[in-house]
Amino acid sequence: MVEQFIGTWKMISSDNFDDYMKAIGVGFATRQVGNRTKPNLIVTVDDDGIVCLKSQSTFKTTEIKFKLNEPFDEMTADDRKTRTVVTLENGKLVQKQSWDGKETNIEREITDGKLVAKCTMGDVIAVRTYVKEA
Ligand code: DKA
Repeated sequence: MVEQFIGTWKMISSDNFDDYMKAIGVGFATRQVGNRTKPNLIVTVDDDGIVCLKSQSTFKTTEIKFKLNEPFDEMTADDRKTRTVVTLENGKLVQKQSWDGKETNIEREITDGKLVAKCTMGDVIAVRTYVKEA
């Protein structure tokens, strides 16, 4: 099921992302850049089942490599050090980040051929939509 996420995805829309970044504690200057940035998300899976999510932009490129269900340390684009676990739930790739007693989820699913990332922090939800690059 992870296979459906494999490819290079280009962000086409981002809704409520500023509020989401505020909710996770991102400062003003980084939010300004984050709001303007349209990253590419590159998803690969190797023969050992290691998934790589690479978010590439002029602002910052970050990459995480993980096996499903196995917690790992993540350094986020806004410099949070999180304990992260990624699971597959009903076809959705769910990335749960925990840090400083807080928790946020980034839930990715394929809808109508698009990759939709729903970022949730408490009652704040941002939705970012990606289309596959040819
Ligand atoms: C996505 O589009 C979700 C990315 C969430 C990033 C949160 C921190 C951004 C700080 C600039 O895949």
